[in-house]
Amino acid sequence: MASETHIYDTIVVGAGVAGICQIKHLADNGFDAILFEGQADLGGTWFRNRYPGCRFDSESYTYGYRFSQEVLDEWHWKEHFSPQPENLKYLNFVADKFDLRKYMRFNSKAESFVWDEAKRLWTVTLTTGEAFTTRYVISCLGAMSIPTLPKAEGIEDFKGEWFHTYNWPDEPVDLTGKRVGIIGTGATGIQVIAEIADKVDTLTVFQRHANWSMPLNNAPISADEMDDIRARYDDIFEVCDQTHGGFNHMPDRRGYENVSEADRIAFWDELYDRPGFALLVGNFPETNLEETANRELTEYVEGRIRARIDDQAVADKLIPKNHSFGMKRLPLETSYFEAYNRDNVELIDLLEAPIERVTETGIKTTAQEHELDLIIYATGFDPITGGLNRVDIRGADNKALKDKWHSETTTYLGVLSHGFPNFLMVGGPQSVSGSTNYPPAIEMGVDWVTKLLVHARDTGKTRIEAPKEAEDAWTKEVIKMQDRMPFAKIKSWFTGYNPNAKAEGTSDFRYNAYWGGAPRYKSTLEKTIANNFDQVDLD
Ligand code: NA7
Repeated sequence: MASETHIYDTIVVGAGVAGICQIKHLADNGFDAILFEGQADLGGTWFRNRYPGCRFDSESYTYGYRFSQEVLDEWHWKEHFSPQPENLKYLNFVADKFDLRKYMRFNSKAESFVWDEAKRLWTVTLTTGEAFTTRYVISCLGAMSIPTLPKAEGIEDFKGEWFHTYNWPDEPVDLTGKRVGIIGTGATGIQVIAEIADKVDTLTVFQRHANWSMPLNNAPISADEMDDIRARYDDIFEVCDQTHGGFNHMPDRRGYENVSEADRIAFWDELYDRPGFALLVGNFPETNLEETANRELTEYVEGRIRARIDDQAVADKLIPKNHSFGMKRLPLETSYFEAYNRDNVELIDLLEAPIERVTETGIKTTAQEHELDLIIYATGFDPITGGLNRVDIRGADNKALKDKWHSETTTYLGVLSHGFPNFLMVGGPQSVSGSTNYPPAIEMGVDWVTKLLVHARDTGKTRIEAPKEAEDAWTKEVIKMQDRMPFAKIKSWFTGYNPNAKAEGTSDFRYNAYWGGAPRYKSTLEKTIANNFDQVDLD
């Protein structure tokens, strides 16, 4: 296969929220850059996840990019929690407004990045066999881009239609009259179940562990309301920038103990009806951090859920037993619990009767066989490092990044990794992309990466590497911040766990995200920029 002889300054891989933002900043700063995307078009997560009910659960106006005042002025978010088709339109609007498609090549899946120390260049090879040479590679591969299926026998034997939610078909799927089975009740499963329960003949939900969930309280945004939001953008961002997770809900600092129980309940009633993550992050911080407060809030939420479910035996199954409120990624829902009041919806508890195998006609648990026409796998992703591990990334001495990270993920600020010169990650492991509102985290990463490349260019440097000591110090900080979190011992993708993707002989717990919060992360990045990246080896 022919290969280009041209040497790029930068190759970006991935045209999702991160890649679009990164290529714009590279173009603005005069870098000769190209972007490769494996999918047929841009959008990443919002290109792929086309399942019914897919939408933000960050407020839309906190999810959009901040880098362009024009975009902020021109874009009208139609709902407080915008749905996938609209989010994809938004990303296309941004790309087209700045004419970014001309830098992008689609259906161009990266297979390997190989570092040549003598030339200080990377070779990026695509699955087509084409190879390209570049000074820098920037990975924008996404935190949730590798869907995982259960390790169950017979998945391929099923004669009906089946797919992972990430690969929901582009053409509309006719659910009418179908007996549908869905496996998984995480953030995705909860969105799908609520949306399709009244559109199918029967819906059989295969649940292993139940999740806490609370109302999204979505609503449309009129033109007048959008004008008001535009006028308040600065204030909204100021709130987001002060909060740990980057959401526009200020915690209540009156002190949990200083408020009477009756007033706490009245406050929680109010938060339960507010949009978004209010009950989780607009609450007393003690409810996340201290056992007594967390227990009381958990009991409160249990009461709210039970009140919405007719059959308390079903409610028993929907109340999580292995974690308390807020200790895993909290899904937000619209009429999710009410779905179980419908005659056509059945909840199967896989802890009582695990899946034995998928058959030609359905799913067989140890208790019975369920005949199905369609199976939906809402079974999650190989989180955060999954996309990077699927590319053969060879740094100094031909060492593979996947091998380096086999037992422990280590990075410098979640952007660089020692032994992999001129390789940068936006939305990478150990940044705040996996632990806070995604796009503001992305913009922090893009800003840092772009400034580092400009600094290298301005100072005549052609080789960038994180020293081992700097990486060790950052990894230590990442471990410290995760271990102090109350959820540190709960298995979920927050703690890097997915049994469907876990490598043999590795720990159940990984340090894949930085849990020190968006403000602390941002100020760390800003300090390193102010110090001219003095902790990075530049040559
Ligand atoms: P999650 O949050 O990882 O949820 C996956 C769900 O699938 C969860 O309920 C799992 O149950 C279930 N699961 C996974 N494997 C199996 C097997 N083998 N058998 C039965 N059930 C299984 O993924 P989502 O897509 O919902 O959300 C991912 C993130 O993407 C989300 O947080 C957003 O930030 C975007 P388990 O709890 O492991 O028992």
